Order: sequence, then C-alpha cells, then structure tokens
Amino acid sequence: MKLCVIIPALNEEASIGRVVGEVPRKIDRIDEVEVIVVDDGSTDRTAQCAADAGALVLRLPVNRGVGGAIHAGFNRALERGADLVVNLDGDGQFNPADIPKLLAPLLTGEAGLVTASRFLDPELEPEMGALKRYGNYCMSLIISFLTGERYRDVSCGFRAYTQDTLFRMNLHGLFTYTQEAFLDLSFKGVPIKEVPVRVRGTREHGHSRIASNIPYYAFRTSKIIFRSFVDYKPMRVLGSISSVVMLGALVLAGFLLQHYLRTDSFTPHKWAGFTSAALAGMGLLIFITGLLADMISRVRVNQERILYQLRKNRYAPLHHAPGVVIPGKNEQTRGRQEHGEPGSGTAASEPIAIAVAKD
Ligand SMILES: Nc1nc2c(ncn2[C@@H]2O[C@H](COP(=O)(O)OP(=O)(O)O)[C@@H](O)[C@H]2O)c(=O)[nH]1
Ligand SMILES: [Mg+2]
Repeated sequence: MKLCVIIPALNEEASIGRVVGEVPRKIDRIDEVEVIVVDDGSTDRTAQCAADAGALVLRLPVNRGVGGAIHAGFNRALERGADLVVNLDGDGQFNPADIPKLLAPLLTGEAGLVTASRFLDPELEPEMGALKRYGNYCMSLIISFLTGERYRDVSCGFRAYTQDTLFRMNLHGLFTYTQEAFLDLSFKGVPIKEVPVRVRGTREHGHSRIASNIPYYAFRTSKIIFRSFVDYKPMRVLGSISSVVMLGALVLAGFLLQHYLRTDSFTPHKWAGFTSAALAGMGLLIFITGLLADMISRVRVNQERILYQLRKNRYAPLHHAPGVVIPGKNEQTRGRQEHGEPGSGTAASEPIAIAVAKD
C-alpha cells in the first residue's frame, strides 16, 4: 500500500525541512511513503528545503490559498497511486510521528476520514488564546449541529483519508478546507473519526496566516460553511427562512383580524394588512427558491456519482472482472498515470471493460 503525505507550505523555510524529514518512512502495512509539498508562491527557500529533505515539490503558478493547495495535493497524490493520504501543516505544529495513529482507523475500515483532535482529550489540549479556543469550540458546535454528530475539533489540519474518501470528496472553498470536508463527507455517509494527539498550540517560527485574524477567519469560514450547507440541505435553510417570514405574516394578519372583529374597521392598522401580504409573498418566493435549489441539489448528487465513478476509473488500479481481462492494460494505465500524462484515464477509443477497484 502506498501512502502520500501532503504538506501545504507557504514561506516555511524555517521548519519545512524538519517536518519532511520527520515523516516516518517505515509504517506497518505501508510499503511506500511519499511526501508531496505544495508550494504556491513562497518567496523564500521553502521549495528548495523541502526537496533537499526528500519531498516531491508541487509548485503552483499562482497562490490559491491553503484550500486550493490541498485540492492540488490530493489530485497529485491520486495520480501518484496513493491508497492512503495524510495532510499536515509545514510549520511544525503537528508531529509527523503521529501519522500511524491517524492511519490505524483507516486500516481497520473503521473510518474513511480520520482527523487529529486537539480537544478530545483534555490532558492533551494545547495552549492557545482564549478567543481562538472559543472560536474552535463554536465552530465544532456549528458543524456538530449541522451534521447531527458530536465533533470536538473540526478545524485541525492534520488528517488521514482513504483513496475512496478522496474519490467522494468534492470541495469548493479555497481559503480553508477543514470544516467543508466534515460537511461534505458526513452528508455522504463517510465515517469520520477523531483521534486525540498532542500538538503545539503556537507556531515555532513566523505567524499563522489562516487563523491569526479571528473575525476575518470566522467570516470567511462561515461563508464556506453556509454555502456548503445550502448545497446539501437547501430546504432546511430556505424552508426555515420561509417559515419564519410566513409566521411574521400570520402574526400581523391575526393582529389585524382581531382588531377588525373588535372595532369593525381596519383603520388605523391597514399597514398590518399590507405588511402581512408582502411578507406572505416573500415567504412564498423563498419557499419556491428552496424547491428549485432542492431540484438542483439532486442534479449535484447525480454529478457527484459520475465524478466518483470517473475518478475511480482514472485512479484506482483496475482489476478486470473474469472474462473481460485485457492483458497488460493495467500496467500501461498505471505507468502513464504515474507520469501524470494527460488522457491517462479511460479514453473513448479504449475498449471498455467491466472493472472493479481493488479494496
Ligand atoms: N501552499 C500554501 N500553503 C499555505 C497557504 N497558507 C497557509 N499555508 C500553509 O498551511 C499550513 C497552515 O497554515 P498556518 O499559517 O500555520 O495556519 P494555522 O495553523 O491554521 O494557524 C502551513 O503549513 C502554511 O504554510 C497558501 O496560501 N498556500
Ligand atoms: Mg499552523
């Protein structure tokens, strides 16, 4: 089995070499470990230090944020034939020696995503500012509420995934990926497990680029969470908003009615009638928007099924079902993929075989 370790890194020359060097190369049941550092615009020697320490460096021409860097890293890991993928930060806050702890639940089939948890075990809680700790707590509560599962740490950048999980995952946020991955995978029924690990609360060098400005982080992250939640549960969001607006309309209508029954006149509360009618119209429009979004969401589900199948055909080593064996095709496909050549997936001109992925 092959493990790829993805490290997004932006101007981390002070720590990246040590982090790459500390990734364990001998792990039970893993035959090969490859480290991929994703650098998208460092102005220091990050790429050079990572390469010197033995990593494969993926340099992106423009800065796409940590979310964009992680997406690129996942794709490259799949192209390199990864069966399991771990991502961790390049600033040395996580200890690469903990990688086997994260892989264990994947290897037993217990989970499809394992995340390091800084808050699951109170003994291991890192030192961090009260505001940051509270922000993390609120974020975990929001994601737990939205998914219906209790999670303690949804923002940690130290995680492990199976290949199948990466085939299913479909993220859009560039600023960060951590909470969106929880929503995306949880709604798709992928089991998620938290493993307590000890991490450094603060960076050894430099300053945090993602979470240093808490209000800005909260704003950008909330946007990603909101959009992701509407994608998956449009009726829960728009249906709830519509219900609240409709309730306002009903209350005003009720008020006007009781006034009319008492005085036999709408005056001086005609305003309540107009406002109630406007609210009812708005509520109806929001409800119809919800219905439309719900239809679109079903199209998305179908598209994701197709995407999953395409990725599986492209990246999973193929085992042809008995009776449709095409000699040598597997090796050819795998070889082309490893060199990242375009068109190495199932081309239209290639014979179609019934194929199942290796588990
Ligand atoms: N490639 C890439 N990596 C980034 C970017 N922003 C942050 N990172 C890396 O993401 C990891 C986490 O960033 P950090 O600033 O420590 O955020 P924090 O741990 O959430 O406070 C580090 O390895 C950073 O070098 C980016 O725009 N591109
Ligand atoms: Mg950090």
